[in-house]
Amino acid sequence: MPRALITGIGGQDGAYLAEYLLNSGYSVVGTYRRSTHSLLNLDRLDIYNPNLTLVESDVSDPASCMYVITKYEPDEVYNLAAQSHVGNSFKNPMACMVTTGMGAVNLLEAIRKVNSQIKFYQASTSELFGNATESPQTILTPLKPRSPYGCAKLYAHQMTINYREYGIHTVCGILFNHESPLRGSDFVTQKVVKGLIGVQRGDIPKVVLGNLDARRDWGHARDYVWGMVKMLHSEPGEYILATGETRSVRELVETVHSKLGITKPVNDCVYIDPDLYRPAEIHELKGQANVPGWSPQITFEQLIEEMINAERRR
Ligand code: NAP
Ligand code: F7E
Repeated sequence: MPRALITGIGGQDGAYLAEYLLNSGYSVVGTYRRSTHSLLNLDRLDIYNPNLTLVESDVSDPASCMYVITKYEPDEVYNLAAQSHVGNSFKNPMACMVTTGMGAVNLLEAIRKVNSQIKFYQASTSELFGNATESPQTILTPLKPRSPYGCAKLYAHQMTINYREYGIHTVCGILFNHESPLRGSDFVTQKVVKGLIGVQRGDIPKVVLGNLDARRDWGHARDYVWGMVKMLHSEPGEYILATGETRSVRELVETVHSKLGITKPVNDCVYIDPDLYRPAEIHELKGQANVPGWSPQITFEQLIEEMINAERRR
C-alpha cells in the first residue's frame, strides 16, 4: 500500500486530498499543529479510518520535518502547509516566509538526508505571476509576485526545482484559486457566501469587503486535488491547474446574491472598507492548465451552489 504524507491536512486542500488518496488505496499520514489543532475539515468529510494517521508537526521546525520523514518514510510528500492568506502576509511577512517559504526546504532537506526516492509535491500558486503582461498565464509566463506570500512561495518554488539536482523527483503545482465549502471564512468566496446569507437572515446589515474589481480564476478544490496526484505521477516539472475562466469579485457577489434570491438591491448589501484593500493587488489572474488528462469537472455555478447549500445546513 503506497504511503503519502500531507502537511497541513486540516486545511481545505489537505482534507480533500486525504479523502482522495484514502479512496485510492493509500495510507495517509497527515500533519497538524498543536497550537491550532484545527481538524474540523476532516470531521466535515468524515474520513477517519484505520489507514489515516495524524501527527503533530510544524514545517517551520527542521527537526520536526526530519522526525516525520524518518518515522513514516512516505513514498510521496504533499507539502500543503502554509500561511495561505495573501492579505495577512502583508501584516506578518516574516512569519509567512518561515512557514510558506522555508517549510518546503525543511522537508526537502529531510528527504535528501533520509531517502531521496521520496517524491515531493510543492503547493505553488498563481500569486507567483503577479500582474502578468500576458493572459492566460502559462508555464512560460515570467514570475513577478507582489505580496510577501507570493515572494515566500517563489522561494519554495525555486528551491523545489533546485532539489532535482540531488536526483529527487519534485513537482511544483501552480494552482489558481480553488474554493469549496471547506474554504476558510476569511477568503472572499466564503466571506461573500456567509455574509450574504447573514444579510438575508437579518443577522448583519451588510457584508464588508475590499476591492470588488479584482478578477480571479475560481475552480473547485475537489477537482484540484486529483490534479495534484496526476502531476506527481508525471515527469518532474512545473504544472498549472486552472479553469481558464475569470470573474470579478463584484460578479461573485452578484452571483451569490441572485442564487440566494435576496430582494434588497445588491449595492445595499455590501459595504466597502478601504482598509481591506491590499497594499499591492493583483488585478487579474487567468490560467492555462497543462496537466495531461486533467480538466475541471465542476462549474463555477455548481461551486457557488454547493457552498451556499453547505453554509445553510451549518
Ligand atoms: P489552508 O486551508 O489555509 O490550509 C493550510 C494548512 O497549513 C492549514 O491546515 C494550516 O494549519 C497549515 N499550516 C500553517 N502553518 C503551518 C506550519 N507552520 N506547519 C504546519 N502546518 C501549517 O490552505 P489551502 O487552501 O488548503 O491551500 C493548500 C496549499 O495550497 C497552501 O500551501 C496554499 O498556499 C496553496 N495554494 C492554495 C490555493 C487556493 O486557492 N486554495 C491556490 C494556490 C496555492 P493551521 O490550521 O494550524 O493553521
Ligand atoms: O482574495 C479580493 C482580494 O483572499 C481574492 C489563496 O488561496 O488564492 C488565494 O489568494 C480577491 C483579492 O484569495 C475581500 O483583494 C475583496 O483580489 O479570496 P482571496 P487570493 O488573495 O486570490 C491564491 C491562488 C493563493 O495561493 C492563496 O493561498 O478578492 N477581496 N474583498 C477580498 N479578499 C478577501 N480575502 N477578503 C475581502 O473582504
